Amino acid sequence: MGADTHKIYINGQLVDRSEARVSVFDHGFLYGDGVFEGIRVYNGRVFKLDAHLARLFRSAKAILLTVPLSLEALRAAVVETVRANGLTEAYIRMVVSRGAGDLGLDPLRCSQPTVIIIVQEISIYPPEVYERGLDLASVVVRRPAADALNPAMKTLNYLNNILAKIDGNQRGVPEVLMLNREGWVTEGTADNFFLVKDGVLVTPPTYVGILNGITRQVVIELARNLGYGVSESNVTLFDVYNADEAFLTGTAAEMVPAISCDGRTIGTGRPGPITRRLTKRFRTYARGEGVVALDSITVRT
Ligand code: PXG
Repeated sequence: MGADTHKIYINGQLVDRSEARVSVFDHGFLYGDGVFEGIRVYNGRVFKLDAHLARLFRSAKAILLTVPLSLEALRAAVVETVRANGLTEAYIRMVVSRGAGDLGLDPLRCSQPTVIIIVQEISIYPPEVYERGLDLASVVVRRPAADALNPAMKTLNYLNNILAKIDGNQRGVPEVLMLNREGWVTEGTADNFFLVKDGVLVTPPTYVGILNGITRQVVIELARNLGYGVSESNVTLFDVYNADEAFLTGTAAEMVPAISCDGRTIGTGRPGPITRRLTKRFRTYARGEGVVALDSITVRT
């Protein structure tokens, strides 16, 4: 299916991609005032849709944005949009913005939130990245404190992450690690971070200021089910450099091994055995093979 045949959901209508437009006065555009989710469709099923919907509603609540649809109606709209695009492997972007207002930043001037659902073919890292692993760098820009702009909220204001990405581009790495003000490792620009040390998985706790990734939560659960210890505890760059293995998790990337950070080789410099085993397990689980992927919604008719 070509890009021109995509159907995009905007405020209750399915329209052609070329017809999909929002106002230049939308505060999502003018101020990054809104929330979003990125979701995957595996094997004709929307992976963890209810967890993503719940997070979208939590993010919206935190910015005092009323989603103009019930959770059930939004779930139905996602399923309808996936079906309309006829894709069984896909990436979904769901956006709820404050809507059109005036040039002032007061959200009270915005009468109606904008709801958008885009369904597309997935574009992920090439297979070589998963085989080789990627190089990381820690960057200068810090993750904001929870009392400034809480990273737990998945808002349209991603400039902090974009600045970190720019830093990474200049350092020649595909993904970065961001620290918080205290120097603890938080996460990547669009992924959570895990390391493996002495057979135990360690990942930064949510209170250091991260997005509590749905992939992160699934990986923690799968790892525990396989009998691995998982510790949500503070991580320094020293811990990263001296880890046995490391990987990132996110909706788009799934699990991707990291083999160096700031020029220090992590472990053997190759994706480690626990990372590889968990990645296999994650893919099986996401595709619903051999297990029931609870909380996945079937869209294939
Ligand atoms: N941290 C941040 C800052 C994120 O934006 C994650 C962690 C991982 O969360 P999930 O729930 O996806 O495991 C994210 C997710 C993209 C893209 O296209 C980015 C995200 C999600 C989907 C796609 O780069 N961010």
